[in-house]
Amino acid sequence: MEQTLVFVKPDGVQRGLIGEIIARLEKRGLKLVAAKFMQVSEELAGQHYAIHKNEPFYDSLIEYITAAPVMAMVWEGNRAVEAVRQTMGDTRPTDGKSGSIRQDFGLEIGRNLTHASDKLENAKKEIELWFSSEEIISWQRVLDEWIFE
Ligand code: DAT
Ligand code: MG
Repeated sequence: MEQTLVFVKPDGVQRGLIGEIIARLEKRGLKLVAAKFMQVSEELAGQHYAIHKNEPFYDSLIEYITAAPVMAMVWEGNRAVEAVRQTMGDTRPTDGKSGSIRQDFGLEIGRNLTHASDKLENAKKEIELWFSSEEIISWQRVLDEWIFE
């Protein structure tokens, strides 16, 4: 089963949307296997967003992501990477349809509330960067057979 990295960004934390975002993922049927509320260091921010190093928005992205704590999580499910990206919505909150977290709660690309891994290969790398293996809990959810086929 796939695992994917999610974090509620500092704006989501400041705006009191942690519960709402977790609730949407839970209700969708995804399974929480790790979570920690944390302050992101400059170092972690730089490693996580290394791919954007040469973008004009890089400095403001690092400033944004380190400006207040984040709620970091790992979610599990069949096709979890795709499913979570879909629940989060397009990168720019005014693109795409409403109904997703970013489209329902956000307006600006630089205040888009959440991160979610974009593909399985990156999900694996990001989970390793953010969590130790002991922090990831393998557990049996009683409803699994009614959610996972
Ligand atoms: P996503 O977060 O949907 O995976 P991404 O990986 O392309 O998007 O970019 C990472 C973050 O960088 C994104 O959530 C917000 C910021 N960002 C991306 N493109 C941007 C742009 N053109 N202007 C400002 N910020 C941008
Ligand atoms: Mg991305």
